[in-house]
Amino acid sequence: MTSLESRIAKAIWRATADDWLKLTDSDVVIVGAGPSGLTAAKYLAQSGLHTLVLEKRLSFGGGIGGGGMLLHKIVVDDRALPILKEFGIKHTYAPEYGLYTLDSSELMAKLAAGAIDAGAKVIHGVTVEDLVIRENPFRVEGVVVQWSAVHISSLHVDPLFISSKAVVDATGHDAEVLKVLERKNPSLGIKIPGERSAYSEAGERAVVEMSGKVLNGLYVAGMAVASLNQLYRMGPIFSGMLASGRKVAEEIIKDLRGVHA
Ligand code: 48F
Repeated sequence: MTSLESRIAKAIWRATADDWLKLTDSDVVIVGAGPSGLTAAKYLAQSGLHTLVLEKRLSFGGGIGGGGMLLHKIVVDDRALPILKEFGIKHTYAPEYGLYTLDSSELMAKLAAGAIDAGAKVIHGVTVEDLVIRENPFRVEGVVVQWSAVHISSLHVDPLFISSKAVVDATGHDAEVLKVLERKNPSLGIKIPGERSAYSEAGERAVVEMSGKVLNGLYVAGMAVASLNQLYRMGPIFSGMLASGRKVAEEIIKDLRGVHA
């Protein structure tokens, strides 16, 4: 048998290549492993769709980890309860405030575990830098990917591609995928004005209502919805993020499988 070092390297090369050969043709690519992206991933994978989450950092949860101003708690309201139950996330009712408090660490860990256990694949350290498109009629058919380390180093390295039937921009406040469309495909008329100041109740409602399809093959969830539609920001209440992820999943399942979730 060859040396342990050789076997370690070969095992990793082989397993990585096996994964990527399958992932290169996915049903759904979700960009961003924040609350909306991970929630969407669970419901999509659960429905049998081959679901890939690409996260540019080496961590899960996006904006969850910072809690409310670095305090380790976030809140949700009643609307999140069915989703918390499905992920097995503990929560405590605060009757004087009409809200539930949660540990941000548990929310991050269990959203990720729920998505992975349902069959979604999450790959860290990959940045989505562009989209694969087709014209007449316009549609999105995948993503252009690069190692985040290459991005950070500013080396000039050509990226690779992942084909998919649906792409979800779940990149948060920056709406990075939609901004690429705005910049590179101006004829589409997509504008990203950014979010408004805080009005938590209205923001929570509207972000769910407006989650869904942007154009053929492209969907949006989470705070990227607020940036696209200039909705109010809501702060560290996460019912809207979770419900937005579920809603986008339901819409994709309906579009790709012709059935209701
Ligand atoms: O920002 P993020 O948590 O997005 P979200 O699901 O949730 C927003 C809340 O966390 C919070 C809030 C709630 O009231 O306001 O901010 O909308 O997670 C977005 C994830 O996407 C990753 C980023 O690192 C983060 O983990 N991301 C962003 N751009 C890219 C990306 C990219 N181009 N490629 C890959 N990952």
